Amino acid sequence: MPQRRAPRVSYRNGEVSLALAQSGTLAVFGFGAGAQAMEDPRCLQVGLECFDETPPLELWQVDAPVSHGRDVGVRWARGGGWLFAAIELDERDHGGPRDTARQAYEQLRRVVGEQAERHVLRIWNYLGAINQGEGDAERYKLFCDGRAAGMGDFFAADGFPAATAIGHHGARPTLQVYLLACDQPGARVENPRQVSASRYPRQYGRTPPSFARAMTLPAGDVLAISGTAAVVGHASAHADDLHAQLVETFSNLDALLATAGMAEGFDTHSPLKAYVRHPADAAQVREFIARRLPGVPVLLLHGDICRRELLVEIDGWRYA
Ligand code: 3EB
Repeated sequence: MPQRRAPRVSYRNGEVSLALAQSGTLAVFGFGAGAQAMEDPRCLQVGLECFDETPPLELWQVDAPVSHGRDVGVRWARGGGWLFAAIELDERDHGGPRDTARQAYEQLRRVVGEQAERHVLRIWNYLGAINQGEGDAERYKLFCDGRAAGMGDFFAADGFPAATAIGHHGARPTLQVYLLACDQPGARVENPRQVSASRYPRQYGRTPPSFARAMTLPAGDVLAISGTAAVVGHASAHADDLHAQLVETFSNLDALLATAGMAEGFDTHSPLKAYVRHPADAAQVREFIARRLPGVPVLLLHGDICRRELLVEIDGWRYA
């Protein structure tokens, strides 16, 4: 099989309709309640508010013709060996975070499992009030239970994809899940500074989180980086200390790049996202990243990290 050329991911200002009209557009994301709604299945409104005055669009583009459609609740687009798929469920129709996550993953698995592009490499999950509830009943932990149930043994052969799970502040209790899959498997990367999430001890919930720390795309030269926070071993470090958490998060990102065999640092083709719990922290996060990674495109979003003591999380891409 030919080596796949990785989708290009970028942030752009402009009209959704123009982005959709460009050839090779696999997906277009808008951010926040003001994002433009479109019928096109490649267009997704992410329910996280952006701290930019004019939120950009995120574009995924491939070097091939793209076809798209819907299969019950799943929207999809495919081209050049790549597949985008997304689902949004309202918890009020599915009975809480556990059953909603189970349903979302069952439906995605049903649709993606039938495609040539069935190797799921990267998944994003956005759910409301992620830290509400105590102990095993915290909504993130219920989400983890339902995600694992809905995944079933679909990932048994390949292992878990890279992922992000973040809390939104939207008015409706929606769960949004979207993914990138390919017709070839990727290579999982774990972080030597961190316990693999699937081996987290019992204190973090009944079901350990089902994700890998990063995924090298079958294109070989691109790393998809999971949500990365100030977790060392399995413990959260520097509770409630924003600056120390940022330093630790970058140590984790550096370790991931090294483990993936990539050169240090990021570049202007490596778009990142920073999820910030408290809007008042956004300026400090922006300044820290700008100083550390000048010229790297970063989107700052208002989102809650799945552990209450964590204030910031970063995910994104590294193009070699
Ligand atoms: C952590 O390191 C922080 O449940 O899919 C990061 C990335 C985190 C993905 C997920 C959770 C997830 O455990 C939390």
